[in-house]
Amino acid sequence: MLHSFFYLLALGSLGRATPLPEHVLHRDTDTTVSANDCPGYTASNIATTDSSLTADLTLAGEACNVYGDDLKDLKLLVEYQTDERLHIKIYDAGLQVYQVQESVLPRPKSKNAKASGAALEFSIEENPFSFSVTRKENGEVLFDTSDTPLIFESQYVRLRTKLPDNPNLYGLGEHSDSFRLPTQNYQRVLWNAESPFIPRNSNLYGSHPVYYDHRGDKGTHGVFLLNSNGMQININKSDEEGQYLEYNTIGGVLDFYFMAGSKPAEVSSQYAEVVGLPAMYPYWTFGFHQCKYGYWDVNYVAEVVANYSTAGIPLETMWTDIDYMHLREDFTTDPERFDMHKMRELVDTLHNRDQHYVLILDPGIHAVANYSVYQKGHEQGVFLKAADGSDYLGVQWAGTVAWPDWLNPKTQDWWTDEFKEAFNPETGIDIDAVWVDMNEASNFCGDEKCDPVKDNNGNPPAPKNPPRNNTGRIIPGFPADFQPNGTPTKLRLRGSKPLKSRQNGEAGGMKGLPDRDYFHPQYRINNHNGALTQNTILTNITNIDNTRQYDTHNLYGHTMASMTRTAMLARRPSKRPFVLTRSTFAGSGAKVTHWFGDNNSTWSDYRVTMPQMLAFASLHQMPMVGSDVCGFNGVADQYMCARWAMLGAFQPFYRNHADITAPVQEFYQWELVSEAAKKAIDVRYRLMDYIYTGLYYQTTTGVPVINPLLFLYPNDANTFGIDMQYFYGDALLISPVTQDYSDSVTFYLPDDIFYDFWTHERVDGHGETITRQGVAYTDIPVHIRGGTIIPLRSSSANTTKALRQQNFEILIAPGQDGKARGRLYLDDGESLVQEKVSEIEFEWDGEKLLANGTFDYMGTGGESALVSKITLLGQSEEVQDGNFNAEQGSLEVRGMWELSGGFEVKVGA
Ligand code: MIG
Repeated sequence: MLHSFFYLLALGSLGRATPLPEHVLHRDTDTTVSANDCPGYTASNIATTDSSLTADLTLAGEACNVYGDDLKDLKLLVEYQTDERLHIKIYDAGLQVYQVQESVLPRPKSKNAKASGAALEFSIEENPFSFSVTRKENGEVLFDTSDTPLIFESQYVRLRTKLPDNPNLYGLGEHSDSFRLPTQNYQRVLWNAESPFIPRNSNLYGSHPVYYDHRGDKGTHGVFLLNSNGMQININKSDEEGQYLEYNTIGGVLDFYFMAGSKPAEVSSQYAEVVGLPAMYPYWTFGFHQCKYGYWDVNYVAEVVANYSTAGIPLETMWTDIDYMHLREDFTTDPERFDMHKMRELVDTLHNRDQHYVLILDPGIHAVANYSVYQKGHEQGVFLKAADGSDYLGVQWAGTVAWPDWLNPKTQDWWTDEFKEAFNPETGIDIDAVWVDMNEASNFCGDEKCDPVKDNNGNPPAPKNPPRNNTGRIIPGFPADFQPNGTPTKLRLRGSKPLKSRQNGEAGGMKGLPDRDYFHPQYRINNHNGALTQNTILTNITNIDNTRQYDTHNLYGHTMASMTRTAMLARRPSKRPFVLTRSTFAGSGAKVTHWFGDNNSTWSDYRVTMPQMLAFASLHQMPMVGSDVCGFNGVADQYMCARWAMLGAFQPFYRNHADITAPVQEFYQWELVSEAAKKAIDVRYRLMDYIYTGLYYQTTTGVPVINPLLFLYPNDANTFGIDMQYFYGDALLISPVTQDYSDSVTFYLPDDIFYDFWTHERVDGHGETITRQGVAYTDIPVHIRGGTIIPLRSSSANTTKALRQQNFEILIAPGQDGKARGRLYLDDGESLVQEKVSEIEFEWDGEKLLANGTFDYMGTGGESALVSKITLLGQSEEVQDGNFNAEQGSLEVRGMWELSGGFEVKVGA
């Protein structure tokens, strides 16, 4: 059943609607209106201060009304917020047009930098109005809107910038395309949607309207458009129009943040200043996770945990999908298959073994009278409302569902209370993290004609994919004579007609213009589901604050995930929450983590995990991300799964997960994959403090923990398009085999010193590719970049807790100048507020290793803060102190050194 459901969706995405011709819309039989005939605006009343500029923008001629009604009066605000950040906002004078709520994305404070000292320069043309942004230092024009008139209509906003030919552009996620974006005939659609098989060239689950433009030694800058409306960004180059990037949104304002860089990682940090630094996560969440949709009872779940132990593959965290729920209702357990007593036993057992447990939740709340979660929510008024004030309904796994309004502060209290009750350590299921799914939102009710209360036979819709119809077990009463536990309430589907215009107040309120076509705006973004409302919450639905889903759709997942984080925090106030969400928006990284959704068990989707991870971690400030390892849909074979097990170990979030219709794919299912996974987990765990340190610095400075090659070699044009290799942290270059069933890989080594991570052998890079043959399925090429120092645990362990009891080793990889640097951050791994931490800086000056910094975290409960060995790479002759390893060219010195204060170790002669 489910399979065919997905299949239909997938086919739907293949047959997606053809977009309207780019500039021309036939409004009726006689007239053809072209967007390029629109009059544009004239700027007047320009007022400037040291750090700002304001102006009025007035429609410069007769309205063209190409996809709605032109707004006559706009305002321009330009602020030099910092020396590196320029804020440019174009908005309606009446302040009616929707702007993203401050509560959803708190705006960065302007530091009122002086225009004269800023890295960027804003210039205005008054008539017709256009603007440009220039990098002052070298006169590079970064953004220039003068080629086409600005269009600002009730349901369509267009702004185009010209660009140099074939620019290096990155970002505008979520997508499954190359990391460096195509520059011709390319469209990025941002409209969050259920996206089985993560289709290419499509909108996916999340929206991150920021791009990075890298111009080599002329610098890198970023452009963030703070707008949550559905949009389509066209990137193209043609003889007539040159090279350009064009924003087409169906609402909202033009709220731009330009980040000057000028290095790529600096743009990333500056973006974090706008949307928030990412949150820090518990140490244990870097452990290996196992999940599958279709672990049909608590015994099966326990069995998988046991199988991992038997196979000797460390399993840190076990997950359970919607299988556990009673009739797919949130906060319930299936009394027969996931009996509460047994569930508590399972969780206790896991915790006693220092393992962890995670459950899933969906936003759709089964709208039936005797389901207390629904009842309470209904009484507290937390659900989205139809026009008549009843709960607006849709269909999700449980059947007819109501949708929490995550913009309603009361929703937080209700959601938190449910968490506290269901996940109470004394009486419920003591989860360690939580997973929120389907929050784009994904609605099985197709469109405004769908009736969420009755199916074709007039019955309430049954839960989709009912428990265990594929196991052969007899499930009493299911699904043949299934009765929802309670009769559907008398709530009605809201009408499909737009509401009458609401009272926005004269002063606007930025809640959205009234009287728009909420379902079928004339400008059609190329949503892979078709119409805006297809399989989601109807876009005319009003939120508690009088904004509309039309404007806030792309925020639904983000706001759900944020409230979920708060709920987790309420349960365990002193621990860092971990929430995994499918749908995201700009700024989600400040609160939650993300996996790339329902990919496919194919080599292609194995490869695409790299550009996806790079985009989220290095551009969108969501470092804790990863794919469903070995793929979600379809059949994983051992060769692909072995490669994926290795690659996944070098991505921040590492979870094997598969669909209910997919065959089992736990690592222990195959000899080969077990071997690959053991090796991968072994090295991942030994490197855990290194990557944890990297994450910590991203959460405090915004400098990414995962680096595309161009972030570390911004002047090497060969790196600009590389996305099948990347740096895990800033020291380890990962170059996996990428071709199907191949054992060779051709990878790039920049002009620098490298060392093979496995053999320690020095490998000089010459800015050329190298081909490596005979790469076993249990192997992955990894190189250490010269100039770095890596802290490792001396051996791995079964759990991250045991890992923390292992001593450290220090690996020094001298660079071209013979020197190296590295860092180690230590804390207790889980407290939200840390009392004692160590921030240790290692430096190799060519003769000795120096450890400096703060040394306050000494470990608790048997944890080690000792260094047992120092290894210096790249040595060519035997020297007096230490053990020389001729084959590796390394020199080893054994300790102990205590990480309790600064120290100095001489290595070599
Ligand atoms: O579309 O809860 O992406 O990870 O296993 C099915 C069942 C709903 C989609 C998620 C997937 C999860 C599945 N869910």
